[in-house]
Amino acid sequence: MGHLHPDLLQRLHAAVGDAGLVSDSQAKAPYETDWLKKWTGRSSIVVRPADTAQTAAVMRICHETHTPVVTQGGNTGMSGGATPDGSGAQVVLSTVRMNAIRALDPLNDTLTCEAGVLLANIQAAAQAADRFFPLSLGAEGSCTIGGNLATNAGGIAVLRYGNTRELALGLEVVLPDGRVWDGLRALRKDNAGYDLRDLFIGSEGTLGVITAAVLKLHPRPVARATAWVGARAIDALVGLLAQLRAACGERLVAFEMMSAESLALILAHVTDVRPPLAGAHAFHALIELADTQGDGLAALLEGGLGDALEQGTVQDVALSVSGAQTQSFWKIREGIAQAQMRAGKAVKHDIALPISAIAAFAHEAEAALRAAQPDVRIINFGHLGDGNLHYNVLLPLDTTPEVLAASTAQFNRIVHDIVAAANGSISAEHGVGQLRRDELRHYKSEVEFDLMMRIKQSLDPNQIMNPGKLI
Ligand code: FAD
Ligand code: 2HG
Ligand code: ZN
Repeated sequence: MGHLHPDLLQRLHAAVGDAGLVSDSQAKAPYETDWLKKWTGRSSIVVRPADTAQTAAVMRICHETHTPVVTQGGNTGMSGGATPDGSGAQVVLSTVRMNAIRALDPLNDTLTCEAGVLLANIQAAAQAADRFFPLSLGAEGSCTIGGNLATNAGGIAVLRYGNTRELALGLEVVLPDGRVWDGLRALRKDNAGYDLRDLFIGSEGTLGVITAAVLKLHPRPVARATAWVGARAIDALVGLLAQLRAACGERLVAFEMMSAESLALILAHVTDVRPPLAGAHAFHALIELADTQGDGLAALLEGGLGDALEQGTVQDVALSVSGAQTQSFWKIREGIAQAQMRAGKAVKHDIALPISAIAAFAHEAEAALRAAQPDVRIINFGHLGDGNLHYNVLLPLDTTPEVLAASTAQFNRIVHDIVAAANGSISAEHGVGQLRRDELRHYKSEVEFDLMMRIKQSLDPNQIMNPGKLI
């Protein structure tokens, strides 16, 4: 074990009791490896505070003893942000016991809950009150709202509702020294000084522990229309997106894209999925409209896609005719993370671009990657509707760590240079974590990096919050 303060474990025990500590190595193991099984570390202990007061007590102790803390929610993150390092000196602070929904205010359209509540439970609570919480992603059954806020998670409905940041009104945060910042305000206008809330959103556990949040609810959509389309090129899908936005406005909720190679991977590695279209297409899109009124959605989508078929923008369309068919389309889309895990080792790129730059990016990146490694397997898919591509490169399962590291460095430079030249971002929705920390340093301007360092230094002078991640 690393250098632990002699009183640490005893003081933590006094703060959270037996129920709040996990010290047995077997019981700690799930907290020490990430969902992708890509990072493994060793914690000194796992602390599971029951509430904000216990979290504050834990942070006071860690502040006084200079003990590093890794905050963890559902542990579904894809950038290694919630995994401790190998020193055995870091405490994992798990939020799983802070899982109460504190209030739902139907007149204000807000829900207040603790950080460890599962995203799916928030969606269900909103629905039970005839409201809608729009954040939706493949891990929604196991990720927490605290993790969503800490990574500013995106998902499949950003096009219509924005990222997690746009869905949060207030936060409660335990600071690195154990003080509590109560910013749990349920306001849609609040300009009383600097926006501290937005500083903590997306800070990946490097500035404080988010313990609770006020979330924005929306009217519940009662109708939806879903289609799967096939196209010859990604350029066509970009054009289709613009056409559908113009025709459907706010009713266009999801526009997800995948290449033929991505679809083939899913069909090969996920059970109970069938190809949605009969023929072969270079690119596919899953498109969904939703509305709070029942009438005319299917006709609107059919009309828009009919025009696109006539103009030759798309080659084939399957309009969903049942809830079961809609589910089967989404099962294909949500199977991609699992399929990549089963098929190989993915070098992941989570990039954002202006939508108008996506087609050129895809052509240039593919040509550059193939020039570097002719047989490269590009798994290009993602949230085209908001400009976020998961432009992954898949290596065989038996790739050695050395080859993986060398290829990752090579692919990162190729892909991220093109992204940077287009004024895009190398980190769209999964967070920087440990995966992209050095890449962030490489691409941030001196000024931007300096500002980030000053913020980090002033909030976390002892450098105990998630060291080695993000910055
Ligand atoms: P964790 O993995 O536990 O932590 C993630 C980061 O947040 C870490 O840096 C951690 O230190 C920090 N953190 C966690 N809780 C807190 C807190 N209370 N206070 C401060 N810091 C905290 N992400 C998307 O954005 N869009 C997707 O479409 C998407 N799809 C996914 C599909 C699958 C199948 C999987 C496995 C993951 C997917 N993800 C996606 C990634 C992941 O689910 C999200 O990043 C999610 O927001 C992480 O939540 P979590 O509770 O699991 O956080
Ligand atoms: C998705 O959009 C997730 O399916 C996972 O963000 C992306 O596996 C990935 O790279
Ligand atoms: Zn995604």
